[in-house]
Amino acid sequence: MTHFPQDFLLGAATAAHQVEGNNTNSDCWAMEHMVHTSYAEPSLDAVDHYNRYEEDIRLMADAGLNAYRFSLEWARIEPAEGKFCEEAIEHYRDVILCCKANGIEPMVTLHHFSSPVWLIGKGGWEAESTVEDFARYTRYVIEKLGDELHYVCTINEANMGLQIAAIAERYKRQMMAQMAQAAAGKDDADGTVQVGINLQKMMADQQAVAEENKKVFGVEKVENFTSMRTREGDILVMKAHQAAKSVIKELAPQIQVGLTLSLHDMQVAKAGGESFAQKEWNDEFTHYLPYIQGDDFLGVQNYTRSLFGPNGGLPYPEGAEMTQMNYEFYPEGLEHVIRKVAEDFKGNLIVTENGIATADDSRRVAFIEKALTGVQNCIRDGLPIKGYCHWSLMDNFEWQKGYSMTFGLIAVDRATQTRKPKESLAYLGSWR
Ligand code: GCO
Repeated sequence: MTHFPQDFLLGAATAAHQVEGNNTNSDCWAMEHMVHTSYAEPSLDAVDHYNRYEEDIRLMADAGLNAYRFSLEWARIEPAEGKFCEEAIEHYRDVILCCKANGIEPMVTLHHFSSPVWLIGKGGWEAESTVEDFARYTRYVIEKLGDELHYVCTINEANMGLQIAAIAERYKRQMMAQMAQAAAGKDDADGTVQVGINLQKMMADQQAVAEENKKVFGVEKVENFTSMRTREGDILVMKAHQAAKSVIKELAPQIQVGLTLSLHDMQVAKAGGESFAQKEWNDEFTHYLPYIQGDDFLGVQNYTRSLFGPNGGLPYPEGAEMTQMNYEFYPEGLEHVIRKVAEDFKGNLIVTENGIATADDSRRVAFIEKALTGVQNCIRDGLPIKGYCHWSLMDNFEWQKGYSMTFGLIAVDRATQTRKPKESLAYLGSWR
């Protein structure tokens, strides 16, 4: 193993809603508590990072890490439209100062999936007004905390909504094909097809969901950050990024600004898959270039690879090692993605997320070893990679999947909120 250069940012990442607990003014919290929820369980106290951040930051420092990527919670800072909460912003100042006291560079994300409930009531991430709202929130944050910061990610996984729309579209096509088959054969006439889908119930649910949305958010259709994004909404996210960036540059020009993208290692596994791989890469990355070229850095987030053949996506190879998230253990993907991104993006690169959900920490160690070797190969070839933040500092709330996915370098017993560093934490730190 070669050590990273002294100024390389080696750390871990979290997101406010996933770790802090009691994020009661956010859309995620509201959705977790709905009758028609798609969340496996509510986040509740999460891992109480809001109160225990000092211990968590100290554990990072003890392991030898020098960077912490975390997000500020918009719903705490601006719980009602235009009303800012001094206590919340002072809390984040304390977190930033705690990082510094421990020799850790704070890398702040302004938006990591969760939004204030009031924003959703205005149309959320499909409404033009969100650009201005996000810029106003950014202005408040940077006026208060800008002097303390060197790195800001405006928006986490700005491409997530489009990815979700693509998955939903594929799913819909599969369902339609199955339903057509059933209808051609032995389906009965009441809308219940043999694949176990009750269409009438789905329709009835849709109506009930719309009614509940109206009650909770004031709108029938919720457009949160991880809803299926339209092409217009996708560009709106870019405009929000650009608006926030210009506010940051106006108030605190020393801050390095970028956004982060979720990037798969697209591979052509069988001849004929080239155009599919190309199209996916364009959707995930290339078409954003006009909006992000000129940013100080791009946050690269990679977890696995995607395979393509002549008819589109291919399953993982027979016998592939799978993670808890049901995608392939494939740490080599990070190096591939960095190399591809660097062909087109001209700023610095920071790996803002990379990791696996597994109950076997020795597999996490193996993953880190391969992933960091890939990063070092890229550095050796002169690519401008300035940091790596592992996802995640601790086991946490994996959104709709709840607490069952364990991505952490630190285990948390949520009954007592006791932290137990895993071997992988020390292992990651040993690369500095
Ligand atoms: C994302 C988010 C994280 C996830 C992580 C593991 O990529 O979806 O940035 O919040 O928890 O990726 O799935």
